[in-house]
Amino acid sequence: MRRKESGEKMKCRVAGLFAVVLIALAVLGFTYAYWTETIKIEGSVATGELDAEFSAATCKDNEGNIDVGTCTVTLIDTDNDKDNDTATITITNAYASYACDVNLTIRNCGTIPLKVVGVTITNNHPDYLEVTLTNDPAGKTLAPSETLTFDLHIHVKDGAAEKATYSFSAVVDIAQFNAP
Ligand SMILES: [Ca+2]
Ligand SMILES: [Ca+2]
Ligand SMILES: [Ca+2]
Repeated sequence: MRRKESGEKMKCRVAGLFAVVLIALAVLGFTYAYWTETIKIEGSVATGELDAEFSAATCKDNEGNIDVGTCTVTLIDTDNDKDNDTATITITNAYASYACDVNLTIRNCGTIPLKVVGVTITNNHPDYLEVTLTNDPAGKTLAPSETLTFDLHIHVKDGAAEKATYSFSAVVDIAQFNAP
């Protein structure tokens, strides 16, 4: 009987311990054992290209029956990106009052619309040479692949000397379509 009693006491104690351990686990469970999950956002932005070229150029002089002076225009890809960024105009055998018109075509070869800010002419010999713009493209916009044309009128003034070389240059400033 005594043995049996002590055995019962042991059972009670063990059961008590289990209860304490269970309560402790339950408390721990409430404090940190929850599940978590994360979902993500990833972004990527690919930009386009602003680019322009001279896609065509022609020269025309009007000398009547006698064709004396010559005007040629060649297009060059100076930076090897497969578009012509420079137009070189060469006039030979010109004379006082010689005039020619160079028709230039600008093409948007980029992927975003462009705006022609303006054409700036630098005339190194304004006393002997006159270089003016016809159909000034300033302010015009071009969608990708669109073109526009304008003319440079070149006139040799009466005071020009024989066997002389006169030079000029011009730059076309281009910006993205939404530039102020
Ligand atoms: Ca280019
Ligand atoms: Ca000619
Ligand atoms: Ca080029």
